[in-house]
Amino acid sequence: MRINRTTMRLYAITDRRWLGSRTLAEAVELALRGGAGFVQLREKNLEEASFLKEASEIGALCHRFGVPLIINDNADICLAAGADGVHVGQSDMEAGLLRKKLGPDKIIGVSAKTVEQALLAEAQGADYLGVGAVFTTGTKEDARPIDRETFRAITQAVSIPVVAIGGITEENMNELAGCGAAGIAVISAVFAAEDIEAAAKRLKERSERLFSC
Ligand code: TZP
Ligand code: MG
Repeated sequence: MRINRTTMRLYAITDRRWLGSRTLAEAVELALRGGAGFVQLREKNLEEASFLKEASEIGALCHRFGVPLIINDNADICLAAGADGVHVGQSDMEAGLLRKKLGPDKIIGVSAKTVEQALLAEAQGADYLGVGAVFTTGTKEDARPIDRETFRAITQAVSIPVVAIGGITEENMNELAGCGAAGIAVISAVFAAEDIEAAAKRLKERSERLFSC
């Protein structure tokens, strides 16, 4: 499965803190119905066997919608579950080693905060970048905001798609106009919503309008 900028308009990242009475699969299915074109399974505290079972289940669900499933920071789970790729941060395995481990066909995403990190990740084989936090977020405690000029410099420096992440809502996303992003990656704007499908649909429509050029 290859990626292009249009599949990255709305990238939904899971967080089981918001599930309430729903299962993760139910929440992800609603996000997919709303138009999420990319999904990341982000599990911080799940033991290996449950993570693998979940990744296989969520992967099958995403594939029914023709959407790639990316695993946060776990190449072994990606390979074992037949997921489509792995997303790593700056303190995780570097993209070059990850590419060797995953082979040429899996998708590699890297979090970057500077032009140097972005160029290095691209050179090492990353397929896309997640750049932020573009707004203040309560979802990731150690997420520091980056300014709009740095964001724009990164999108101008690399040729792979860049998704904006961090604190993005329906209300503030228009501030990202003209910054060169391919789309938005969100956790709470989708998964904390009462109506996940409707929230995803609105975010996707706004993102398509905002980033279509
Ligand atoms: N990386 C940078 S900010 C962030 C991650 C995973 C959290 C995004 O969550 P939200 O709820 O969309 O602000
Ligand atoms: Mg990580």
